[in-house]
Amino acid sequence: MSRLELLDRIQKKVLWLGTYIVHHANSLRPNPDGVKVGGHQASSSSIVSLLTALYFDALRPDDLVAVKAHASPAFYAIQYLRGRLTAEALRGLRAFGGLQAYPSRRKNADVVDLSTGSMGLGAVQATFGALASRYVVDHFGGERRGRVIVIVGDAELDEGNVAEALAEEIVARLSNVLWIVDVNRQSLDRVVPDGRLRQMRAMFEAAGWRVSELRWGRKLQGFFDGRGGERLRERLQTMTNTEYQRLLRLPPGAVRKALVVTEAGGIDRTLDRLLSDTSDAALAELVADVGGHDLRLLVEALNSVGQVSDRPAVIFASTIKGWGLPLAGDPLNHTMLLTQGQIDELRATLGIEEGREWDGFAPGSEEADLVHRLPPLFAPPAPSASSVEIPSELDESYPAECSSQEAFGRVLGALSRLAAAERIVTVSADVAVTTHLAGWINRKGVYYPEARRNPFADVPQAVQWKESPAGQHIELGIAEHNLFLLLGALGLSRDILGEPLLAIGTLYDPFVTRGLDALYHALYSGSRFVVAATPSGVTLSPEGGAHQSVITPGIGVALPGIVFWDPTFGREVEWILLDALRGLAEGRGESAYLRLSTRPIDQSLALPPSPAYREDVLRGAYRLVDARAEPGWDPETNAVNVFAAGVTVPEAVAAARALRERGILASVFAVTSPDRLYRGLRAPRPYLEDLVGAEEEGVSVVSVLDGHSHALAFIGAALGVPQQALGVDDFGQSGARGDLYRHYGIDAAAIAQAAQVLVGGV
Ligand SMILES: Cc1ncc(C[n+]2csc(CCOP(=O)(O)OP(=O)(O)O)c2C)c(N)n1
Ligand SMILES: [Mg+2]
Repeated sequence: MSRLELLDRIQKKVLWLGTYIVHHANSLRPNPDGVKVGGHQASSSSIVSLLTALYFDALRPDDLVAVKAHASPAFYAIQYLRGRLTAEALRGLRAFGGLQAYPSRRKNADVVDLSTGSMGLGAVQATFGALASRYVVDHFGGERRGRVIVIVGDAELDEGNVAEALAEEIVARLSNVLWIVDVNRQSLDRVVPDGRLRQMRAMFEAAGWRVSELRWGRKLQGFFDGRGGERLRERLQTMTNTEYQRLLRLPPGAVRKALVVTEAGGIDRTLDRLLSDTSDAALAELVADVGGHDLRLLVEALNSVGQVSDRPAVIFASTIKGWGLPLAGDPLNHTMLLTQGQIDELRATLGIEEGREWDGFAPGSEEADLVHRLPPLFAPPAPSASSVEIPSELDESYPAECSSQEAFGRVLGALSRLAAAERIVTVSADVAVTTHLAGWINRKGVYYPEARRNPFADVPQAVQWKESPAGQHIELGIAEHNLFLLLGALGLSRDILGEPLLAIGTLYDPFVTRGLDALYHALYSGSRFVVAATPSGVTLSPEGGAHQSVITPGIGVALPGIVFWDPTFGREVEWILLDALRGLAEGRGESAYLRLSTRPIDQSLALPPSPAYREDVLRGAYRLVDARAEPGWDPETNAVNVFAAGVTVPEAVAAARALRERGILASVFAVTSPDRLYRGLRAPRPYLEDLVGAEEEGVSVVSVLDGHSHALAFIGAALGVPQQALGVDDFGQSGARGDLYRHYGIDAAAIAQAAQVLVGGV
C-alpha cells in the first residue's frame, strides 16, 4: 500500500474515533444530569486530514502543536492511535477528571503541548512560545528548537488579539512558526462573510508572513487544468460562501443545476457542456474536493514549510466542516451530533466492525507498522541542571520617602548585579520606563533576535535602547493581550523547554482589565510569572477616571493561580518579589501580581527588618501598630482593629494617632496580600486568627484600601465582629490625592470616623 493510501486509511480511523468519542460521551455513557455533554464532531472532522498528515507524517520530535480547541476529539483520537492515551481515557471525554473539552496543558499535560480554548488566545500564546524558545537559544545556547505549529479556525481570526499579535514586529522574525488556518467557511452560528479570507490573507502578508493556500484538491485542480476547466474554477471561486455551503448540502442530482443556472435564471451553456461527461455523483464529489482534505497536498505543504525560512508562515487550507459526516457543510452543524442511526451508517461506511468500535490499529497491520516507525512526539526535556539561586533578601536600602514602584525598580537594579539575573526577562507593553524598568534596561539591554544599531548611541539619553540577542527586556506595543500571552509563554519555558525563565511583566494597573482574559488564559495554561502593575488606584490622582484602577484588588483576589499583593514599604516589595522569583526558578507555587503605587511612603513607619516581619509579610499581613499594650486598652469599650493595604497604611497609622486623642485605641494591621489572607481562611487554623489575639475577641474592624472595599470586606465576618469596609466603590476622577482620599473616604479622617462609629462614640 502506498504511503498516501495508508494515510487515507488512518484518517478514516481518526474520523471514526473522533466522532465516536463524542457519541459515546453524549449517548452511550451514563449521564446522570441528562444535560447534553457536547463535543464537536463537525469541527473535528474538518481537520481530520490535516491532523493525520501532521501526526502520521510531518511532525518532528521537537515540534510543538497548538490544536484548534474544538477539534479536541480528533486530537485525542490521534493521541490514542499514537499510543499516548488508552481507550479508557477516550471514554472519559468531558467526564470528571477526564479529557477536557478543550486541549488543556494544566489538566492533560501528558498529551497536550499547549492549551487552547478561548478563541485566539491559545494560538497567540503558542506563537509567543516560539519567541521564548528563540530567546532561550540566544541566551543559553543549544540547538535551534523545533517548529511551533498552530492550527486555528477561520472564524477564530475574527478575534482582535490575533491581529494585535501579528502587528508585533518581533513576531515577524519568528522563522519557526507555522499557522494552519482551517478554512471551512463556517463559524459557530454563521457562515463566514465573503471577503474575510482575502482580508485575512492580506493581514498576514502585511505582517510579513509567508502566505500560501491549499484551496482545491488535486482532482478538481486537474479538472480546472483540462480544456475549458477554467470556467468551473471561476464559477466556484466567485460564488459566495453561503452558495458554496449550499452546494455541499444538495443531493448529487441537484448540484449540476445549481452550478449552471445563472443569476438571471438562464443556463451557462459552456459550463453545462464542460460538465456533461461528469456523472451527478462524481460532480458532487468533485466540487467538494478542497485542498485541506487532499493528503498529498497537505503532506507536501507541511513538509516544505518551516524548513529554511526567515519568517513565519501561514497556510490557508480549505476544508469542509463535518467532512465525511452526514452533517457536512450544514451551516448549523457546529453543535450538531450524529444520531445513533447515522453512527451505525458511518460505522458501516468506514468498515468498522460492530463491537470493535474502540479498536486501535491491529498489531502487525501496516498502520501499526507505520506508527512504530514514526519519530516520537514532543516530550519536554528535564529542566536544566543549572540552578538559579535567588536570595531571600538583598543588600539594598530605600530612600526615606520611597514608593512601592520605586522600590520595585531598585530591587530589579540590585538583582541585575547577581548571577541569577541572567534568568530574568522583563516585558512591558510600551510602559517600561514609566514603570521603573529604566535602570534594569540600561544594564541588561533590550532583546531583539538581531542586533540593531542604537541611533541615539552618541546622544545623551536617560535610557539606553541597546537591542541585541543578548538583551533581557522585551518591549511590546500597547496591547495588553500580547503582554500577558508573552508572559504566559515565557513562564512555561521551564516546563516546555527545560530552561527556567523568570518573567516579569509591567503595565499600568488600570490596564490589567484590558488584558484580563489573556492573563486568565496564561494562568490556566500552567504558566508562572510576575506582574508588576503600577501605578494603581485613585492614588494616581491627577490621571482621573478610568486611568485609576478600582476593581483590580477584587480581580487579584479572585484570579486562580496567582497571588495578589498590595505592599506598602520598599522592603516588603523586595521580599515579595524575591520569594515569587524563587518560586518561578524552582517551578513551584503560583504567579505573583504586585499592585504598586507611585505614592511616596515614609519608610520610617515600617517595622525594623527581621525574619519574623518577613515571614508575616509573605503570609499576607502583620501587626504594624499594637494598641494592646497601651494603658487603658479594653476590647469591650475602646479598642478597634484597622486593616489597611498598600498606600492606605500611612492613613491608618495617622488615624490610629488621631483616635488615641479621642480615647479610642486602634491596632493597625498592614495587609500585604488580601489574597493570601482570604485564602488562608480555609486553613485548619486561619492565619487571621493568629494575627488577631484571643484577647481581642469582639474587637470591631475597619478595613481600608485604595480599591473596591469588598477586597477586604471578609475580615469582620471571618472574625465574627462588626466591620466598616472602606474603599473606592465608584469610578475615579481627577484631583489632588488628598481631595480624592477624602472624597472616597479612605483617608485618615474617614478611617477614624469609621472606627468611632464602631466603638459607639460618634
Ligand atoms: C473568545 C471566544 N468567544 C466565543 C467562543 C464560542 N465559539 C466556539 S467555536 C466558535 C466558532 C469557531 O469558528 P472557527 O474558528 O471557524 O472554528 P470551526 O469552524 O472550525 O469550528 C465560537 C464563536 C469561544 N470559544 N471563544
Ligand atoms: Mg470555521
